[in-house]
Amino acid sequence: MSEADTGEAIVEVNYDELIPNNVDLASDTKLQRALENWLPKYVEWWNEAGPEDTGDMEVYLRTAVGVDPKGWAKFGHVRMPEYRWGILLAPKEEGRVIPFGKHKGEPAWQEVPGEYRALLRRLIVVQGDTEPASVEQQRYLSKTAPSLYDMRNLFQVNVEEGRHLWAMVYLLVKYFGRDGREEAQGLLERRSADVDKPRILGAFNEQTPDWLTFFMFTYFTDRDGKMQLESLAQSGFDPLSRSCRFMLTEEAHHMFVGETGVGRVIQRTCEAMHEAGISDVTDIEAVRKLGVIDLPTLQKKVNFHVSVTSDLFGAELSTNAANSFSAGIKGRFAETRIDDDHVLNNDTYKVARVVDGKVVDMEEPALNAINARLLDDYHKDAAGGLGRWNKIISKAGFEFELTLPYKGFHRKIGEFSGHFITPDGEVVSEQQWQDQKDEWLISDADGEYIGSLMKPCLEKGQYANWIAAPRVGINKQPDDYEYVKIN
Ligand code: BYC
Ligand code: FE
Ligand code: FE
Repeated sequence: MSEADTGEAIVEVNYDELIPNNVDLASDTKLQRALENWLPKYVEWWNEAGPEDTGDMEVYLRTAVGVDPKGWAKFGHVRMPEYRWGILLAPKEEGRVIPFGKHKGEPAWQEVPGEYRALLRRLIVVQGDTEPASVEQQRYLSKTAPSLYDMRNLFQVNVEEGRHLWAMVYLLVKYFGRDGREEAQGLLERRSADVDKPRILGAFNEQTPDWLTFFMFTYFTDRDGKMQLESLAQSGFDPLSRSCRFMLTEEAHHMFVGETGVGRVIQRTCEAMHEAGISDVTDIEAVRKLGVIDLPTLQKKVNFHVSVTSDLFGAELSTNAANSFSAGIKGRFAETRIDDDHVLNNDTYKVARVVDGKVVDMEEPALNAINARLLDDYHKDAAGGLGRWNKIISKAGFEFELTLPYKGFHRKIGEFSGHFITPDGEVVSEQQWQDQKDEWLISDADGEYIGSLMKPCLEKGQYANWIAAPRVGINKQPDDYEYVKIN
């Protein structure tokens, strides 16, 4: 791309410096020193809380070498503690204006607007906190990898979540002075599921004990990442917008890992049922005898991950979200493509609420309903993969459909918390919920069964019995490619 296309030459990523970057770090010695000071602490965190016992493995990873969508990554075997985590911003759009809120149409901010400092810092810290949290959650998975291909994908996701942490730390350290540096330190000190210093948001303190959970997480929870990053990419604070825009290119791969991972599980289950002549997909006992994961159990996993992830959108009606929107700090999904005034002082949005034991849609001020709308957009976005999973099932000749649970199912945050709501959206009594919850969510026995399948399969080109091989290799590598050299 030439200078004329972007308004600014794309600064290639410089890998000679200690911290690869396209933000001309060398020109700001104080910032460079602060980040170089943070780097060893980050590596210490990676070694202590990142993928366990993997320091000697050589992993076929992609590393970002630019931000041009047409070719931004190179592939090669690297030891993860030596991975080059860099700071990359999408190119600056010359003349960009704030697209929404009460400052709509004003030039985008290149510095933090004083009146919104605290608000902005909080959002950056919450975003940053989720990145290392997910790496911590996935710490033990390499012990039970179903293949070298999958192990490599896990590590690819992990190093990129690490880079996302770098993206937020760069903003904190560059733009928020001393408290920014303290927050950067705090991001390395909290730990997923730690009783004293847990990660900030609920879903990031849940366990990721098995690979099915990992695939569901990368499909459903990384998709919250997508929706939140899309909203922050609209921000009037231009450095945040540019950071998030580049993070989104990486995010697509995380959701690919989840979608194809679950898809391969489904495919293998269908193949095994076919070979064994099983036509009743609900005959769980018979299916499990084949050492594959039955479809009703997959539905329960979907229910769980959708509900826990829906909580990440915050309360449906939120003054925090209204304030961030009006301030021009956090917009909506596809903000610039929405046909309204982008200020929303006079608009309403339909929000589902529980009234007298029933779910009803109520018109609420659109500003207060920003989170509700993003949650609705999330459910629409998540439906795509389910359609493709269902195609695998129907093509194999089985009658079964995976569905998204109702957005109010099993919620702990927001409008639906405190109510008992079925996956179909029916409000029931606590007793009914207790009686039926094992039909909707994984029981201990289901969890144990899934756990029993988690045996490592580390021969080149081989896959554990419960998952099909991928259709194509990473970067078009052959079937028996050694994605991870264990050493
Ligand atoms: N757990 O008005 P409310 C990703 C708190 S994922 C615990 O309801 P608000 C990734 C809330 O903090 C994307 N606490 O909600 C994925 C607030 O506390 P304070 C991460 C929660 O503020 C996979 C209070 O309840 N990025 O990138 O409108 C792998 C009332 O808040 C929860 C972001 O989330 C919860 N679930 O919205 C790796 C974007 N929900 O301040 C990475 C940045 C709410 O009163 N964050 N609370 O103490 C935000 O935009 C907002 O903070 C939220 C909450 C959307 C999370
Ligand atoms: Fe991320
Ligand atoms: Fe991600």
